[in-house]
Amino acid sequence: MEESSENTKSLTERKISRRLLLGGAATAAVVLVQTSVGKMVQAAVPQSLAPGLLTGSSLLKAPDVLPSDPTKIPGRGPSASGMPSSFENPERLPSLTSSRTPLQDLYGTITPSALHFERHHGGIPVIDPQKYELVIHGMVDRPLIFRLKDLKRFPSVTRTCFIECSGNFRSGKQEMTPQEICGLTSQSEWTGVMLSTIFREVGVREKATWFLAEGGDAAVMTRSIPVSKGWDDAMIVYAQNGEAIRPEQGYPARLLLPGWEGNTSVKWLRRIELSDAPFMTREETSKYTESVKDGKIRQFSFVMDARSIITFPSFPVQLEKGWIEIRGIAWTGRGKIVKVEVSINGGRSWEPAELQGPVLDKAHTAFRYLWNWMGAETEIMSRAVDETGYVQPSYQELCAARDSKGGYHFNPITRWRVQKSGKIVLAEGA
Ligand SMILES: Nc1nc2c(c(=O)[nH]1)N[C@H]1C(S)=C(S)[C@@H](COP(=O)(O)O)O[C@H]1N2
Ligand SMILES: [Mo]
Repeated sequence: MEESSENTKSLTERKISRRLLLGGAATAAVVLVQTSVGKMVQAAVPQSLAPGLLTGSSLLKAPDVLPSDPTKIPGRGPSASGMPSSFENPERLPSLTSSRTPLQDLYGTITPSALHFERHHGGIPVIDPQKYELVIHGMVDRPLIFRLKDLKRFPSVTRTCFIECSGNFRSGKQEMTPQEICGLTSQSEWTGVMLSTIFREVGVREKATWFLAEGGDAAVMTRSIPVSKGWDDAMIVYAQNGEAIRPEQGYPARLLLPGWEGNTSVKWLRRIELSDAPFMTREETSKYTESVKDGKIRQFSFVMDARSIITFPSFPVQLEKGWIEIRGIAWTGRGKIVKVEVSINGGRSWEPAELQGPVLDKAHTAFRYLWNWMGAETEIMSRAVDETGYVQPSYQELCAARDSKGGYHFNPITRWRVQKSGKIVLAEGA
């Protein structure tokens, strides 16, 4: 900091010193300053006035100072923890109880941890990882308490899969982004311990058919889960995309039930109780049930049905004529996506899209389709097919099957209307 007085000198008035080039990244911000005669010149400013150039954890989200020639001034130095370019600004647009992944702003299939959707029933608890405990009891031979470090000692597993809230559907207006329509789905690479490993450790009894998972948040959220899912592919995860799981996602550890409705992946997991019957908690009686035909209600509909959405082009993109790479994601809780079909003529004909491999189990799968848009008004849409043969339904088909226009597990085809002007909006009744 001893150089701060020097920093106020105009860089254009002197040569950049060797000292500044070698060690000087911490010294100054360079900005364009208007002189009294209206000429723009470069000037260095004290670091304290240039938050974009601060280093370390105090780095603030501030626009980078744009030099006229980045090769003529030293850039800022390394920092303790990085952040996206200040020219990029994807946001989760939080409400009081949830936030949504900006699907239209992302590439590939991994959701940056900072943009993973959030759904909290009682806010994000602050849990001391040193004091964290997971109790497992009920129909087991050895009731046990696991600390975080105990969980980390077991053989670890890493897998990539999505988490999707079963309430992931919105429609009703033309100007909606993919984020607004279905931004309650995100994908991470998760690391933790298989629940089956822990089941063996506590000796889950053969008669146990259900278990209760309980969260340590203010909602003390609870769900009943069939034990078979625990033996199959359930995990207790403590890491996400290579770092400790984020507080929003359940720090220090959460249950992860690949392919199942997000609500069952209990965050801030603090208790598991083995039983021979479901517990009929609030989340599986008054919530997370959906109506089907003939006035019946479906309960314990765990698996997420196949779905897809075109994320480019979509609202608010302004389309230009010529070759367009239609892009999107498809996913299913039943295994792998085997096919995504795209229609560029309002559903009259369908063509297979190209899938980006490797196609993972219960995972977002990227698809693309080349389209030469000549400027005519049309509708574009995608439909996903999974390895069980399930085909993503249209909105009309789904409404008829459910006898309702929404609700949980609502996964219709999203139709985008492309107007002559190149404006793209959500189509009527989609
Ligand atoms: N303890 C606890 N677990 C929870 C919730 C909660 O509010 N408390 N929300 C559930 C719901 S409804 C969903 S969709 C997912 C969301 O996970 P995410 O916030 O990591 O995206 O967490 C589930 N697990
Ligand atoms: Mo949810």
